[in-house]
Amino acid sequence: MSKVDILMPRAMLPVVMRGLEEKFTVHKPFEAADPDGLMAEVADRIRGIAVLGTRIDAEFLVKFPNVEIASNFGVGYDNINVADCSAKNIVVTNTPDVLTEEVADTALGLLIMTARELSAAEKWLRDGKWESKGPYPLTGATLVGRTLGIFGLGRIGKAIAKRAEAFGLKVHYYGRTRQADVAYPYHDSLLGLADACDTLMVVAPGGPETHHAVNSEVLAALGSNGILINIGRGTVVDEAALIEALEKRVIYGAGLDVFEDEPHVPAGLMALDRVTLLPHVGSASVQTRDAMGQLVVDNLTSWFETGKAVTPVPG
Ligand code: NAP
Ligand code: 8YV
Repeated sequence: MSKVDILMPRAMLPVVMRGLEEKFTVHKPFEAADPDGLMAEVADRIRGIAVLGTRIDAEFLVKFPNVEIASNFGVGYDNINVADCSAKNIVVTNTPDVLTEEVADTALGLLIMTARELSAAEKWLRDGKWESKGPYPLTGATLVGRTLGIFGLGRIGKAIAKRAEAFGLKVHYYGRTRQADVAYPYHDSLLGLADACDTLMVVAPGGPETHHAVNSEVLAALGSNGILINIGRGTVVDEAALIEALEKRVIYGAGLDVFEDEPHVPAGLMALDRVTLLPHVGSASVQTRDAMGQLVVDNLTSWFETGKAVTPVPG
């Protein structure tokens, strides 16, 4: 029997390449001399797509009339228009759970780095300033006594909350719905959450519903001792408003793993002190990325072997 044809628009990890090539015929336009020509040639045969960051919407899908499943590398799937997929009966899958603990660890690391300026302090040492100038200046912020507001108390948000509690922080949260399995104070608006906290952890998904939810009003509510951490999606924060709030000391500092227009990071952010900038490394260990890659393979395999995906997103 001939193998099912899968499209891989962008190069993915070896675990995905190998796993898919064992079972499927995988088409890789990024290796072809004429990528558009290859895609046009195989378009009618493609039944599944292994997705890494590619925008999947009606405009993309019109070229591939027989697609049944889009298997996304990443728990966040704001690159995929799920309504467009559902309209064509295409199942969308993501990679939840396998990255939760890794991303929560990164989030706490980023918070501590930001409050205690650990990145700048290490640079001070490496630049020889400890010897030439003396100790690194005392940090104006501390983690001790902070109240952490979590925007998006889902899988990762809850793992962050557990860690924050262990560090002695008070935890509050905001999301569209109150979570039945936690006792943290719930706020029914983001502004209400920011008002009640001095530290805001964004771990909500991207997309039109959350676009620029963290705006100048929310930042002002966080206050002059406020620290913003974004481990969710860059689009959730109005980056221009954030730069202005940092420049004018409306808030104290920020730690960002995600940005509005990755991999571009605005010069205005780069120029600021009290800001920690990471290149979207929340889940970026070999172990966790391999587990995510395996789930991309498992979703496609399960769909074509059993007619059921392992981790479909709500349609
Ligand atoms: P999850 O379990 O689905 O949690 C998402 C949370 O956000 C839920 O609590 C949800 O609660 C809330 N939410 C969703 N839409 C919302 C809206 N429109 N307004 C307010 N709250 C909303 O997902 P997860 O596994 O924790 O992942 C969360 C996000 O983290 C991903 O979508 C991704 O963007 C990001 N992420 C980043 C990295 C990184 O490397 N930096 C790695 C992994 C994930 P309600 O439904 O009650 O609103
Ligand atoms: C990935 C992420 O790095 O899972 C997510 O939503 O943001 C990260 O784990 C990313 O999706 C892959 O590029």
